[in-house]
Amino acid sequence: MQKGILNVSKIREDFPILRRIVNGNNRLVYLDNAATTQKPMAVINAITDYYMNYNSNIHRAVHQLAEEATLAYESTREKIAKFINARFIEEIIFTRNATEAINLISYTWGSLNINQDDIVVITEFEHHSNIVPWQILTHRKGAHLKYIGVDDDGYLRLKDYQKYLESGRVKLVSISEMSNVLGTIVQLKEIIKIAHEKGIPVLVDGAQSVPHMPVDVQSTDCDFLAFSAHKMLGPTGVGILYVKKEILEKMPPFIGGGDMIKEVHKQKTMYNDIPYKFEAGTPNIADVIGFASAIDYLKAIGMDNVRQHELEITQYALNALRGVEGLTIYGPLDSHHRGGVLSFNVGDIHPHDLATIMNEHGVAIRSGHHCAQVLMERLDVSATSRASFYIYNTKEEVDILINVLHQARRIFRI
Ligand code: 7TS
Repeated sequence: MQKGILNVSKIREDFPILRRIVNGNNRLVYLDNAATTQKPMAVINAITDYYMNYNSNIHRAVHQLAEEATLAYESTREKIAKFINARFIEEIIFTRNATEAINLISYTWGSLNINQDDIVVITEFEHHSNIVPWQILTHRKGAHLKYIGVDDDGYLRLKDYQKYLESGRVKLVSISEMSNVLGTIVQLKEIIKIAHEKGIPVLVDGAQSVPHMPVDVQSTDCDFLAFSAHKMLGPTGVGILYVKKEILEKMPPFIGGGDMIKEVHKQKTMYNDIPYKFEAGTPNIADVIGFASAIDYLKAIGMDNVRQHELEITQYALNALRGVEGLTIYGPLDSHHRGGVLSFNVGDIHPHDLATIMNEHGVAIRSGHHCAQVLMERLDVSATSRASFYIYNTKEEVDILINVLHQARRIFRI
């Protein structure tokens, strides 16, 4: 294995699934990390340990198991706050996934602050989870949803943004820091600064950025940040929502029920303090606890090193893909402006056919619209193939991807 910034062979030993043989005699080449990442033994063990040794509900009973579970659950919150450099632990809310985190904001903050004729600004490359909640809200309120366009190189047309802001009616900007199709990394600080000059808050969809690069909410000064544990070595079923304390304190509750209250009377309820006010019902205790081990794992590697490793792999893959005749790559060609997500099409091979051939060789890529149909319309395609990388991927795996691509071209005579 070629030497890089990370000790990838050692990292791979921590992921038993990477030893799997699939489809006959092929070693698994897992290149679908933008959908979900694999889990290291540390995460699997932490979840097992909870169920074997201290399974209990949290925040209620005084017995020892409940105390241990509450402590482990709350210490994950603390780790997350540090990981994204939040000023206060109570700025971190647990949800089921990034999607629910964005919906929470649209239903609570959005209901209170978006009114008729107001504008919510998003971009043409958003995932459906950062489009549909705003459609629901703006339709309900008689407000408008405007899209910052994407240019032919995969960058945002910031002139659109300036134009919307000049209208004086924009009340929220909600934007993905990294596109899950194009890989484009946006100039977040600049975008947030311009919005804040006009007093407009910004929600960042960090589902693809937080797992892959250093993210610092104080440095970007974003008002809301949403991401999912399962895309960063953690379990499924855990989403994270960061909200600036002064905004969170004014937000009405989302889901009502146990744990989010202080007192309930026949006709009225006093809500719990933040963040518990936003966490009704028994949460996903085991998986939140498991997520702490994922954060420890990533911190030990260092997020700068994660980013550097993916830069190297992405640059290597970009160079190799550009050598494949008939291939179209979507998104920026400069790896410094993109993450480790590569979407492409080869001649008129349907992406599902290509993904099927890849699968026959043990290569897991994704094909389809990637929950970004607005972007597919903009690109004038119905689907793309997509390879996406993480800390355990190697240049050798990119070589296998390219080899199978050539075989597919021969099968389809391209
Ligand atoms: N935002 C972006 C930018 C995403 O890429 C995704 C998931 C989400 C939000 C939603 O995350 P969830 O955990 O709530 O589902 N993206 C993908 C993908 O690219 N392929 O499968 C899921």
